[in-house]
Amino acid sequence: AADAGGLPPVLREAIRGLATPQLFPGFGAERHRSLPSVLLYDDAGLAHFDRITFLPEYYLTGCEIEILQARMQELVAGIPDNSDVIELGCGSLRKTRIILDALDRQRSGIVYYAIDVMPAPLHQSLAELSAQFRNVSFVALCGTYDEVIPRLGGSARQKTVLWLGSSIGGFHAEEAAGFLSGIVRRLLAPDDAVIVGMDRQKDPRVIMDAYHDAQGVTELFELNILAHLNSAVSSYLGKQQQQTILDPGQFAYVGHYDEEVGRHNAFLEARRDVTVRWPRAIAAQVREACGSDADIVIRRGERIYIETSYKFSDSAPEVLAQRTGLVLAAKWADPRDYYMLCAFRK
Ligand code: AVJ
Repeated sequence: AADAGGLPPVLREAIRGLATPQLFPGFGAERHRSLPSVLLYDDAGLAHFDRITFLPEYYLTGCEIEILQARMQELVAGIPDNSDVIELGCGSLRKTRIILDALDRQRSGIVYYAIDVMPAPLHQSLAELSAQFRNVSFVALCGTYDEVIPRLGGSARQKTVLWLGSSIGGFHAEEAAGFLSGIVRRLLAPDDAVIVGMDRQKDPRVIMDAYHDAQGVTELFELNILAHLNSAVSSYLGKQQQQTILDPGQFAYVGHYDEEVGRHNAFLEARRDVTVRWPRAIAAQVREACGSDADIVIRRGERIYIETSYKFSDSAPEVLAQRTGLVLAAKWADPRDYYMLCAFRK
C-alpha cells in the first residue's frame, strides 16, 4: 500500500473540507465545503491583513488602540512588577508596542511573551523591540498554542494573557469557551488575568463595510487562501513546480452579516463549474483523509466557507466568564461603543 502518512494536519483538514460538505453552527441543515481559516495566514495573508487593519472601514483595530490608550493606567495597574505578559497571536505587534511602552515606563522585570504561528512578524520585530526597552524583555515564541503553551507553564510569576483583535470572533461560542478554559487550566493560577478584545454587534452596514472595503483588500486577503493552499501542497510535495488545487481566478469573495446570530461569514463563490483533480502524488493521502480521491466538482455559485467573525452582545462577556470559570473584572468600550476590551480574573 502507498504511504498515506505525513500530511500536515491543516492540509488534511483542507482536503476533507473541500471534498466533503459539512454542517456548521448557524447554517441550519445546509452543508458547506470549507477551508480552515488558519490557512489565511501565510506571509502574503499577513501582509494583506496588516493592510486591512489600516483601512478606514475596518474600525476594529483603531477602536482597540483607542481603548488601550484611554485605559492604559487601569491595564497597567493590574500588571505587577516581575510578572509575565503573554500575547496570543501578536500579529504585527502594532498594539504590543503601545502596551510595552507603558509597561517599560512604569514597571520593572516584565517578561513579554509574543506567541504567533507565523515566524515572519515575530522575528523581524524581536531584535528591534528588545533593544528599545529596559524594563521589559521580549520573548518571541513561534508555534501553535498547543506547541507553545507547555513552554510557558510552571513559572510562579503572575500572568496576564492578552487575546486581542477580536480573534475570539473566529471561534464558535463553544469552541471559544473551550479554548479559553484550556488556557485557564493550563496556564493560569488564581488571580492571573486574561484581557480579551471583542467586536460588538452594531449597525449591520458598519460591519458589512468593514468586510467589503472600497479598495478590495479584504477580497485579496480571502482569495489568498487558495494561493496558500496551492503552495502548501506544492511544498509538501517538495516540488519546484507550483501545484494548482484551486485557481483563485475562478472564485469571488462573498461576505454576509447574519444580524440574528451576530456574525459575519466569509465565503469564496465559484464563478463557474470548477473541478479539483488531486495530484497523483497525494492521491493516497487524499484517500486516507476522506475515503476517496475522486475529482471534486464545485458547481458555479457554490460557496466554500472560509471564516466567521462573531460580533458580541452586551451580555457575551458575562456568559464567557460563566463558561470558563473566570470572573469578569472590567469591560472597557470606545466612545462609539463599537468594540470592547474585557478583563477577566481567575
Ligand atoms: C483577525 C479574525 C479578527 O474577523 O475581523 C478581517 C479577520 N477577515 N477581515 C476578523 C478578518 C477579514 C479578522 N480577525
